[in-house]
Amino acid sequence: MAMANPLYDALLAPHEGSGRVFLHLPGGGTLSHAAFGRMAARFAHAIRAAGLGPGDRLAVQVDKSPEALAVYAACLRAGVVLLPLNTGYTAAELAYFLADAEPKLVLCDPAAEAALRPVASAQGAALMTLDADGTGSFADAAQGLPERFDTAPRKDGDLAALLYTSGTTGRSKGAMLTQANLLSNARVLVEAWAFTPRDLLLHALPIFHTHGLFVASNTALLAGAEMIFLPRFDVDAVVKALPRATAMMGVPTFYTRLLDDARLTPELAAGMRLFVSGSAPLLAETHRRFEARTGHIILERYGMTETNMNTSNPYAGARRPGTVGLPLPGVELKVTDPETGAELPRGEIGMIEVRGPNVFAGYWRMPDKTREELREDGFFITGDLGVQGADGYVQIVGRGKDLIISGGFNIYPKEVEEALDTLPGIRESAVIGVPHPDLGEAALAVLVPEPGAEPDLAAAAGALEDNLARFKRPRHYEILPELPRNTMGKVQKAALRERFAGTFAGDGGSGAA
Ligand code: MCA
Ligand code: AMP
Repeated sequence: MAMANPLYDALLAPHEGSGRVFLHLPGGGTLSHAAFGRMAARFAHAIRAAGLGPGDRLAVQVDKSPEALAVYAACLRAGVVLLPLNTGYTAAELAYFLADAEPKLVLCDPAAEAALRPVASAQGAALMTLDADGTGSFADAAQGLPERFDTAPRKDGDLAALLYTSGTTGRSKGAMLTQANLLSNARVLVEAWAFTPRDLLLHALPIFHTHGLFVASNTALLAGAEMIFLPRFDVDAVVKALPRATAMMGVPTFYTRLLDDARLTPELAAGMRLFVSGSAPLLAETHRRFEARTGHIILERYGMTETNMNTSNPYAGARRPGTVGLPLPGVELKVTDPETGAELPRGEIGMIEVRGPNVFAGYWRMPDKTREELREDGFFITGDLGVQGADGYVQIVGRGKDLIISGGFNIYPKEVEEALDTLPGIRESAVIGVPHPDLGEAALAVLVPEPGAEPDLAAAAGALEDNLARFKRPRHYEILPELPRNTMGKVQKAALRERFAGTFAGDGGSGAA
């Protein structure tokens, strides 16, 4: 059956007008599907009234709230391409995304309005606000608009969202995600993880990335499951919500923080049927400790912005610590020689490549970058190094790309190095990821001063504030007279990582920086 708007028809239409609870809110209140749908319809009208039609981009940098999720639903209905942005990004970082994506409308937090207004106007974009409590000029504009909306027809290949992901070199790239990319993955995950309308998903992830927005929210919507919708991961709130929930999705930091809390017991998690981890490697040790403490075996899966989810440990079957499981149905995975691209036999380490309906349509207005990473035959070169065992299980052994994953957020060393290199008294820098007990990895900067200069570390850290989101800023600085280089002149980051591996070893506890 041809569908008018694949994502709307599958995720939202089945719930239109239903009085069933969709979201459980922190204050104890709930939001029904019917109320959520009415809000999304009003928002869709407001987006239309702002002059956006199918294919136009809407950039959103707002705190997590039911309203923020309704903006996503409104974009699906209006055929507008959602561009969600990390709330940590500075105005300087936003300027690039707005110039590249050319959204007609930007939604931001009222507190950021003054800083962002000039950035938005420079790009000819309108700016409206949406606060964490659901108020703001966008909500005002939607006030009183009709609660029915004629959903825009969309095709499988039409864009639903544009999510930026940084490259090893150069600028961030907008990954173009189609209707079919998102829907196919949601279908596979509902099936693979056995989601049903009886589920209550504990949702504590941000909704500006694939994990919280698509993996969690789309799966819940497609299955007809309810969500406990928390504004962020807060151990107290999660401990309080766990006894009611049936499932949770998180980054490894969620699990290490829970393990650090004495309230995590088998009784607390007795009603849970599934804990999923992803976005960053889950230490086998965390996996085992969690099982020993709760009796639950965390299900680890592997994905990317460009591909949604690629592999998963089985729901029924062995969930192996230190592995990301098997390719999901419909996903082809191969391991290739990073130099030649030739497929390697099972058991050999190489570049992970994937192909399937989940794989994105390419990078926004970057045909050359797209050709470099997305082969003509449809295989996407992930930049992750891995190995597939004879039994099909995939292990990620490292990254071919120079990427730090801190608490599930990606940091591209080059971007931070470029900011550091412009500081007075600094000749060059190297930014590396080193083990961190809370965040998995944390960024550490090695600075090489100009001859005779004494870099002022506090000034260096302060100078980054305007340009880089907090999560990207190094958590520790080291000064060396020079960087270790190989005979080709390339900085030996592995040697630096080894040398400074113990830097954060003593930092315990939740959120310790
Ligand atoms: C917050 N800060 C961070 C991070 N988060 N610094 C480094 N890395 C981070 N991840 C900053 C805060 O701004 C704050 O700065 C200081 O660190 C301490 O904050 P804290 O209270 O400890 O942090 P938090 O607010 O509790 O956040 C930690 C968190 C959060 C819960 C781990 O980062 C989070 O929810 N991460 C999930 C990321 C995610 O969803 N990734 C999915 C990407 P200050 O002290 O200056 O105030 S999608 C993806 O990767 C693919 C597709 C996939 O496979 O899923
Ligand atoms: P992003 O660019 O935010 O989409 O991050 C995707 C990257 O996160 C992948 O290319 C992997 O390097 C990493 N990643 C996601 N899930 C896992 C996992 N379970 N284990 C190890 N790395 C992961």
